[in-house]
Amino acid sequence: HGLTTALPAALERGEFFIEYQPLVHLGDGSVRGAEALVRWLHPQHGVLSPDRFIPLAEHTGLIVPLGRWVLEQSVRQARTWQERRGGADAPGPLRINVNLSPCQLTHPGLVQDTVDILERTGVEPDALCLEVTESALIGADDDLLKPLRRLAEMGVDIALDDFGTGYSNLANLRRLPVSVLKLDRSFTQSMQQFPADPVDLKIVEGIVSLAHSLDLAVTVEGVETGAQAEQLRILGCDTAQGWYYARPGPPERLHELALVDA
Ligand code: G
Ligand code: G
Ligand code: MN
Ligand code: NA
Repeated sequence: HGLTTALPAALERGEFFIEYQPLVHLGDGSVRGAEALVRWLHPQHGVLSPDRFIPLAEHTGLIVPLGRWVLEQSVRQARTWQERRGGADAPGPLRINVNLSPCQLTHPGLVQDTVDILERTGVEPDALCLEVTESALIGADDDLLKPLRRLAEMGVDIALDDFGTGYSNLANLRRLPVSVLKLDRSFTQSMQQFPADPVDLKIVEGIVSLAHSLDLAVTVEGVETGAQAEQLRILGCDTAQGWYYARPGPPERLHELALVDA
C-alpha cells in the first residue's frame, strides 16, 4: 500500500498537523479545552483524515512515534494557550485531550514519554486528558491497565472514548482508571428531535446518573444543534463537543474562542 510505505518519511518531513476542536462546558458555554485531531497533508492527495492513515500506522507500528509527536505538539499548544489566556477570571487552565491507540497502551515507554513531555512543557498533569476507546479496554488485564493507572495517579485524566458503541460492560467501569466518559455521537444524534424519543432520553439519563455516581464526568460528542445541547445539558452532561460550537480547526481559532469568555 502506497500510503503505508510513505508514512515514516511523512513524519520526518513534517507532513502531519493537528487540528483542535473545543470542549465546551454545557452549564455556562465556556471553552474549557480542546481535543487534538491529527491530519496528514499528503503531497499528492491533499489533507487525509486520521481514518485513512491511523489504521495503517497502527499496523506498521509507526503509531508509537506518531502518537508521541501528537502528544508533544498538543501539550506544547496547551501551554501556549495557557500562557496567552492568563487572566484571573479564566475558569482554570485550558485542557488538552489526546487520543491514544491501543498499540500505544502496550508500548513500555508510554508513562515515561508522557512524564517527560509534561516536564519539558511545564504543563500540569491535570490539564491533560488521554482518550482511549472503550473497545481497547474490553477485557483489559492488569498489565494493560497498569500504565493507565500510573498516569491517573499522577493526575492525568483518562477518558473512555466512543462510549456506548461497543459491548459496554457497565460493571467493568469500576475497574478502569477512567475519570471521563465520552458519550458516542449516536446518542447525540438521537436528541435531534425536541423532545427526543423518551426511551433515548432514559438511556442517556441512566448513563449520566451511573457515571456521576462513579465520579466520572460526561462529555458528549457530535453536538450539531442548540436543541441537542439543551437536552443534553438538562440530562446532566458536563461538557460538549461538536460542530454547533466549532469544527476542528487551527490552534489560533481555539485561542480566539477561549479568550472571549476569559
Ligand atoms: O475528526 P476526525 O475525523 O479527524 O477523527 C477521526 C478519528 O481519528 C477519531 O476516531 C479520532 O479518535 C481519531 N484520531 C484523531 N487523531 C488521532 C490521534 O492523534 N491518534 C489516534 N490514535 N487517533 C486519532
Ligand atoms: O475521537 P473521535 O472518534 O470521537 O473523533 C471525533 C470525530 O467526530 C472526528 O471525526 C470529528 O471530526 C467528528 N466530529 C466532531 N464534531 C462532530 C459533529 O458535530 N458532527 C459530526 N457528524 N462529526 C463530528
Ligand atoms: Mn476522541
Ligand atoms: Na469519540
